[in-house]
Amino acid sequence: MIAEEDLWYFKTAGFYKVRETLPDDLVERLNAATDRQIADLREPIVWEEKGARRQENVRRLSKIFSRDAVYLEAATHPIILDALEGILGPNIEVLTNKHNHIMVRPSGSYPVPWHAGEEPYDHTLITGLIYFEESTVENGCVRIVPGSHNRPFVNPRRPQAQRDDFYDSDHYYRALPIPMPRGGVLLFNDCCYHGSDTNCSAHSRRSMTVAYRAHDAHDVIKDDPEKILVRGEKVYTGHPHPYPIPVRK
Ligand SMILES: O=C(O)CCC(=O)C(=O)O
Repeated sequence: MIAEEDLWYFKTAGFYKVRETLPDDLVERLNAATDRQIADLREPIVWEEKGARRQENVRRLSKIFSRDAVYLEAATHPIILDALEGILGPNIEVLTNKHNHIMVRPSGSYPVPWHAGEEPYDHTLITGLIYFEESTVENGCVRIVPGSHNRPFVNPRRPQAQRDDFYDSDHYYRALPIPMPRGGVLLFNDCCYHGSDTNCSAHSRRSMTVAYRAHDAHDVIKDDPEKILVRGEKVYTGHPHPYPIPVRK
């Protein structure tokens, strides 16, 4: 479970580095599965450059939960769900229609432009970045603007176009780079502004991006096909009708 001070940090800064890392054998299986997906050029893929179906041009593999069971195994590992339970409560879902992808980020991969995933009034999603390879400043680690999930003003969620200058942004000056170890897990409030620089190393920088949320206390319809319950139960904890009257003893 996440410690109280870590929860305070997460709520204030908007992100949290899970202390433990995923076991080595799991990370090896994640990489082996990803090697196969890249070798087969299995779609859906986002390419670095349009029009060149080559392995070294694979930027992102989409819809990963339907590609190999190892990806959901990693996304639901107890070190992640234990930390999330402290943030989201006991009933946790993974979304299949948000994120659900691997950033392959080959050598030379262009930046991920500055963006916030959700509007600041919609604090429901926690993004999990799960690292198959070490992420460093050189290979374009993610950068997050601490506290930006709590901005009191409205500004565009996606201020940059895909190939804008990464450094020509207020977000660049406000953000912190967050290097991560192989097998590491970074959780952040998806309302935070974030982006990542060019991969200037000779190798890829693989990580998997997962969207988590609490099962909504007021969700009456329980069979949403885009949500996978990964811990707890789909209970209705709103106001039931008719309201059960407590029995007087
Ligand atoms: O891993 C990164 O560099 C950026 C992650 C991200 O924004 C995403 O996967 O949507």
